[in-house]
Amino acid sequence: MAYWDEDIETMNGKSLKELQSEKLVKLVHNVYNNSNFYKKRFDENGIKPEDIKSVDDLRKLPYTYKKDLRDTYPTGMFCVKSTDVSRIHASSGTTGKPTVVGYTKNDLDAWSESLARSLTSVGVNENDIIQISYGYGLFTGGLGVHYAAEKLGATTIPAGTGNTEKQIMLIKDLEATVICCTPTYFSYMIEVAEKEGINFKRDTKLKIGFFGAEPWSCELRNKIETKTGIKAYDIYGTSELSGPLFTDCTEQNGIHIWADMFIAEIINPETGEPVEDGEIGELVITTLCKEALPLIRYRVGDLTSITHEKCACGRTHPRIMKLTGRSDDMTIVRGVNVFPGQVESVLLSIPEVTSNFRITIDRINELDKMVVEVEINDEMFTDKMADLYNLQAKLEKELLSVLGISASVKLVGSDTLPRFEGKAKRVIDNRKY
Ligand code: DLL
Repeated sequence: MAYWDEDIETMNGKSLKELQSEKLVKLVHNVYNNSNFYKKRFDENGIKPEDIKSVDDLRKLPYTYKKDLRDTYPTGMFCVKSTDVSRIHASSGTTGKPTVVGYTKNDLDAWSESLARSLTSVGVNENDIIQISYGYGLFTGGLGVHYAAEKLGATTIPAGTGNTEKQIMLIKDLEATVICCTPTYFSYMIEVAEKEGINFKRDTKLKIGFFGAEPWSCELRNKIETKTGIKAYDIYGTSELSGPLFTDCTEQNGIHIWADMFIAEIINPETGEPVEDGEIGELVITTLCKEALPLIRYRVGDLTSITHEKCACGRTHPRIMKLTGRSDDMTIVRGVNVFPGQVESVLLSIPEVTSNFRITIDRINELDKMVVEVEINDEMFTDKMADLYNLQAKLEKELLSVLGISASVKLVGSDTLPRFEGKAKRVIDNRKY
């Protein structure tokens, strides 16, 4: 069963706006009447549900933040009775309590419909065999992709994370055609497969991969595609919005955000003002059909740009471009914004090293010092001091030009740095604030 809703996915801008307006008006009444949190937030900002008559009034509504979810831990922002909650997920977060997300039956259905539409947009269908190598459990990756794949009528292999040799064996022996995991984990799978003499192109039926849950660069996409012969698509979402929800289509030119379900805005994170299409800013999402945990103007914290132009695939819904990182993932070193993704792009342009790296930041005598540990590529290994010195100098020069600040490069042997089966942790910040 193909999951392609032509009427919705190619709806013209005017009709989409009307649909969004209708849903938004219902949403504001719903949250005001069913959540003490939203009632208080609206009252504090002098907003009444009646003030919202269409999406043109969206900007009158106050933002919500991840902090609001934490402050109302565990379920203070839910808008339904606990007996109507069908499932709970939670995001780990690096500090404190997890963010708890609840879903009604309809929420679960809408979540899998959103992702099923997206999977369909790159041609995945009931004939595919999808290996899901995202964690199953409180993390939304495993179950999120799983139910969308089942909705399509595809065959699922719920592999979860870990046991990489077995993962590769399953891809091969069960003839998986699609793989879903973090880009870092797939890079590791490629490494392990190479060591075992397995060539994804030659020895498997894989043709598509969905990689996400963490930022990754276009260079990594190219590398994965060249090495394995598959098409590598982005998959995006956050647990607060449900989990994995959206992917790019066959055009690989932006991730479609289903506008009948979500309103996407991009704002300047500092001023809160909207930015123009094409300009990078923070993604803000209003959920139009979530029941258990509706979010109004939720500051997602991810940095990207948006386009409302019709896609060459025919779909009219807005697209966000590859995410550059999170506003809070960004590290500020000597006053300059540094994203781990920038380092990844540099490393992928230099064949003598792998794309695995670790950034350590220390503050010595009031000065930030950044060290980037980089693995030498096994095939390029040399023990000639002059070559190593030149390589190090080349990397430092490239990093300076891309990051805008200097970083010391420490070359380490291949397989020295940790590998990740889920989201990679690239930055160790030892500075005391
Ligand atoms: O990572 C949901 C997910 C699962 C998405 C599987 C895709 C695939 P959280 O754990 O709440 O949820 O983390 C959400 O991860 O705000 C982004 O910062 C980052 N992220 C997710 N997908 C991408 C992507 C899941 N494609 C946070 N590119 C988000 C860049 C991504 N960053």
